[in-house]
Amino acid sequence: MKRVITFGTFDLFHVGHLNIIMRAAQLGDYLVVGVSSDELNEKKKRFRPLFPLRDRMAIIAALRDVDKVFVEESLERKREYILTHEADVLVMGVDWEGRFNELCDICKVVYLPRTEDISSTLIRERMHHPI
Ligand code: C2G
Repeated sequence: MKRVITFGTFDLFHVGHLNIIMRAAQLGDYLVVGVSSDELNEKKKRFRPLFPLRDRMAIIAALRDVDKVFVEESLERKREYILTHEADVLVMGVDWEGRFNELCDICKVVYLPRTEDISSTLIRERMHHPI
């Protein structure tokens, strides 16, 4: 069985998130998703997600293509997460291109293109400045 792992905050879940999860699932038979903790997101992006970790995990866990969900507590622990979950393929969005290449000794590393014209940041901005 080929196991795929991917990561994300998945705040304000939208179709760009859905697309990458569906495309990641197509690369194997079993999909594991690491959802960033509120604290990790605060470190990465300097603000807390609008949706708390528990809700973001519940949404991801409910998706048909997702087999397992866990909390990603640190960007630096990818190697440990890949080994723990016995992943054969790491999928990241192209916005992380090159960042995790050193992990190719334990799994295949794939960067997938982003869905255009949608992001949590854009949704947040539109809510503040509706047109
Ligand atoms: N994504 C996408 N298209 C968009 C928006 C997001 O393909 N329009 C992808 C991102 O490339 C990422 C995933 O959806 O692979 C989750 O996006 P974010 O929630 O923004 O994830 P991020 O905060 O970048 O966290 O260990 C790395 C992190 O946990 C990734």
